[in-house]
Amino acid sequence: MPSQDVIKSPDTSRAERVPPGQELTESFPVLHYGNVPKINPNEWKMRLFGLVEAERSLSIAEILSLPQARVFSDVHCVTTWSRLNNLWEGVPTTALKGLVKIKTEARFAIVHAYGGFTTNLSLQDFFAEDVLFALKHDGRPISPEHGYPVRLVVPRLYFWKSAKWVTGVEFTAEDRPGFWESHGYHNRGDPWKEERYG
Ligand SMILES: Nc1nc2c(c(=O)[nH]1)N[C@H]1C(S)=C(S)[C@@H](COP(=O)(O)O)O[C@H]1N2
Ligand SMILES: [Mo]
Repeated sequence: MPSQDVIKSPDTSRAERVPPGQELTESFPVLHYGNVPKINPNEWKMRLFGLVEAERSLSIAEILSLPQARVFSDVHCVTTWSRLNNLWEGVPTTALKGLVKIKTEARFAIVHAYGGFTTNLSLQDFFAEDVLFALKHDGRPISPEHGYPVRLVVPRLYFWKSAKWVTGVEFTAEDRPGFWESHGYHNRGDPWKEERYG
């Protein structure tokens, strides 16, 4: 069990941990559109842009110099598998607030990933206390197929919101459906309400 310095995603305190229509798996399936990109961590950057006072690009070294956190969470994939008890390590999204000044008109975060993948989140969902840019999963660096070097983890929404191979975050005033959201998935994706398809 995680110790006290771990952020416990609130859903892990529910009496019933498995949302409706989901089945437990012990494995960790790999799902995404396209190929697993080969990313050189020394060339990797995360660009913060859109409605910010001054755009910024963070290197891996800069990400590692930020305060790291651990998040204990469950994973719920819309294809009906759930994987409980995941321990993620990385940088909470709230750390970005100290790095760029987000303009007051901003309401949404569009998370960008390699190959043009995007996913959209309200700022409320994006800055929830259990959302992080994960560099490690269950004590090991995120593997290439699970999003190396950095993936987003949004514990309280279906796993398609957890973009792998993140390249940037764009802050916008208007919502803009991402890749899966424009291919039939729900705009928000709350597993407890079975917000599977749009
Ligand atoms: N860059 C990128 N991230 C992505 C996807 C994708 O196609 N591209 N698919 C999403 C979907 S649909 C799921 S279910 C999860 C799967 O993550 P996993 O392969 O680590 O289980 O990644 C999400 N993140
Ligand atoms: Mo998915």
